Amino acid sequence: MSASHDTRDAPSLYDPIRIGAIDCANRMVMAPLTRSRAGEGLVPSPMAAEYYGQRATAGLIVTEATQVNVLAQGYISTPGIYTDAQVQGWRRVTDEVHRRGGRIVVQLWHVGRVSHVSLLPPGEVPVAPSAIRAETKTFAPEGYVDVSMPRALRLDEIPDIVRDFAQAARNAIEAGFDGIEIHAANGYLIDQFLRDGSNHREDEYGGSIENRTRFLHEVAEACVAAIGADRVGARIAPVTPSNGAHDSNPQPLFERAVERLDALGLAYIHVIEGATGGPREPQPFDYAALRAKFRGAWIVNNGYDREMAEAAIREGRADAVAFGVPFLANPDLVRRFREHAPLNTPHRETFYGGGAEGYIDYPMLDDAAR
Ligand code: 8OZ
Repeated sequence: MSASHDTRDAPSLYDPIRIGAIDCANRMVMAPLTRSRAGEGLVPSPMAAEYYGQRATAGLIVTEATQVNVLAQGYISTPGIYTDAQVQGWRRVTDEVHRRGGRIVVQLWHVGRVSHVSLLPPGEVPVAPSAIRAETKTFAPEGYVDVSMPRALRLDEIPDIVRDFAQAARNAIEAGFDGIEIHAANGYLIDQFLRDGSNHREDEYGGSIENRTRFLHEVAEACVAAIGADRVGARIAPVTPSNGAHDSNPQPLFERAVERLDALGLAYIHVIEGATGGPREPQPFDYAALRAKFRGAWIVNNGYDREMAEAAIREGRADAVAFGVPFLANPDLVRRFREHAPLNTPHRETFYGGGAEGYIDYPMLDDAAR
């Protein structure tokens, strides 16, 4: 029996929701957005506190992807959370968001093969499940370049990376975050392990679906042990072709991945439907079957506008909806949606790198009236 057309008791996008241990004022999530503006030592800049603080009326903010160690970096000027200075830098951000009544989790990533030698310490090359170069480019100090040839991780190196994720999760709590989001999407290290296009390993991390979901499972398990399942979420993108991601049969792969995360009691899954930032249906995928494997909060993303998001919540297809570019260009997106107000135009030239322009100068509704 479906009650999807009876809206009397249906939830609204603007209703509060508890995601794991996190009390969110509404169901609009700010999606993670790489901005490449970290300072010396890959410390979030003081401006980052203002940027995220301006967006504190989101029910939940997910930060830009943040490195768990030095080899985890794949783009210029993306922040880390593995040094004391980085933790102190993030503390400014979480204090400002909390002061303005918001909630914020940090997205933890390791880019794996999506990197370039110029971004890594001298003598290091990108690491990956297998030595297969990704067909993708990255922003390095010398410009927009093909990613470097990676080397395959040795079996004995994998536990160190799992530990780095768990330490980053502890650092996140020390920095004042409400939780963490494990970046398992978009062709980065965890996704490279998941998919058979990038994972040709013959040990217990490759081959079968059970083996290819092992690294994600171990990372999540370690983060749960570090900070509690009710403060851990994960982001996946089952059919995105981003960064050369490919799998021969994503439906059973991602169903098993989600089932294993459910067994750990994760607070939420954040799913990018379709091609990240692109068409929502590059290939058929049954997201409802995926959600049926998970008991926590279900956050959907990719090209949702106000009406689509309101319908998804009302009809119970999701617990929350994440918005990327709309939050980038509209710090007060929640108010604008509620009031059916017009949106600011996003400026693509200032998405990555630079300073205040296109970062902390998008007007709020009241500014526009002045
Ligand atoms: C755009 C540019 C650089 C990185 C992702 C973290 O795709 C990213 C990213 C997006 O998840």
